[in-house]
Amino acid sequence: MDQSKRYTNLELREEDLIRDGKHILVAYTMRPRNGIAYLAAAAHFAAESSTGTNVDVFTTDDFTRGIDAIVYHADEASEDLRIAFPLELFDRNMTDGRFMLVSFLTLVVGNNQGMSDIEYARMVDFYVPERVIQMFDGPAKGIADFWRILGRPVADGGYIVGAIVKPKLGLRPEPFAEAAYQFWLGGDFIKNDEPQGNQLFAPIRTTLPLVYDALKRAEDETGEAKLFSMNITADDHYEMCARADFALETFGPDADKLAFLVDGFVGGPGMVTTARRQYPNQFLHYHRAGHGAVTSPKSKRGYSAFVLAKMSRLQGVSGIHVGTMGHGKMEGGDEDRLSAFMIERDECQGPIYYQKWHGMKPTAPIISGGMNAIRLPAFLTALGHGNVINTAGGGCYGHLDSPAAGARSLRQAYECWKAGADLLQWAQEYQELARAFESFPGDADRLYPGWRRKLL
Ligand code: RUB
Repeated sequence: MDQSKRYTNLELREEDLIRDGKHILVAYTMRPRNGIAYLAAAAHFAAESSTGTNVDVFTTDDFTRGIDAIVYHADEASEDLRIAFPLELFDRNMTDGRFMLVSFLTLVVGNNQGMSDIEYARMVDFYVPERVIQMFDGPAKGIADFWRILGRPVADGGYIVGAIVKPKLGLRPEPFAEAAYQFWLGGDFIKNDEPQGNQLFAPIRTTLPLVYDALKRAEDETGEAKLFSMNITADDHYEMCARADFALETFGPDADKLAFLVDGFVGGPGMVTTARRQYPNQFLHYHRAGHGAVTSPKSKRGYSAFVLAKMSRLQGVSGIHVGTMGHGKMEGGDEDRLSAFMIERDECQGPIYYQKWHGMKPTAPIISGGMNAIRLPAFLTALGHGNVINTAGGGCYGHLDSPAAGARSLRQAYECWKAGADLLQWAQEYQELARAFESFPGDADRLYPGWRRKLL
């Protein structure tokens, strides 16, 4: 059945829709199955994503038709499909009237991801009007809170040296806390890796007090504040809260130095929002492990990593991983830059839409995955600034001298980049940086051929 008369209106102008502020706009790359007309497929796609199905139903009335999602742009050649979703379509909280991300996802990448007349459809961007910005929680805490704790300016406070406790799994409580301590002697921020939780060989009740003790000892030793991001991920939100509550009690007077990490992609929006609402005084750290199953640039379905990052700011995440722009070990490229800019600025041009955030707090870009001091400067040049949290597990625990030396080598690489200096020359002055070349010789050979002559 061709529903294009009802669900398409190519006369609608995007700028008018944006000015009126009554729709969420979503852009897809969509291709129908062979033999299906583009506009008919697009109309069925919009119907299935809002008020319709594959046949007319006789319970539909004029009100229903007034809140149809409408295709307002459809270009078969470029596969560019754009749909306007009236705000009335979205499910709202009974308790406080607020928007919820699950409703957004259920409509815009719900049933439409499995339709038999659609070859593929991938969400590449979306636009939310000011009223919707007002009705999502947004972040409560951010990188500025960390800068303040670290004694830095709350604007442009600069690079936060971070790590992930490595090995990823298999450290008992004492070696785990010792690994954190050894990093903190040189760095600022350490996090649990995404699978670390309450394994039987390292129960939280035993491990966390030791981690807090390590933090205090490192603070005493260095005279600097230290930060810890604890994984509170769990299927059951009571379990998640039990972990978080135990951690708050353990950190006591230093609870402001404690972030909560959630595996937000596998755990889902309910987990993220529960953490955001239950613990508004904590930095909420979104680890996106698993997202590649949906966001990989190789995929033609789902949504992009940019969309994931943009959604996380609405949800109220304080910081989310945005990739390393291809400088680390994970998939990614120049497009990661746009994710970082969209979450940290008050207005930003996305791949399709220009989004204003109307003062919603920023979400910090967390740079992670295969980074070290040798790779860092080129990444920072590509990003254009260093106001990020960088967690480099291998880059610290793989440093030949110590995790603290790894952390110092990262900070030295950042200082070098800020000064606009040459890394090899800088390394002649700074021992930890020089040893990073020896620690990561493959990267050093690739990025700084001839380094051995100058440093060894
Ligand atoms: C980092 C690591 C993280 C990745 C996830 O370890 O494994 O889980 O950052 O990727 P290392 P992303 O620093 O030793 O490579 O940040 O892209 O989501």
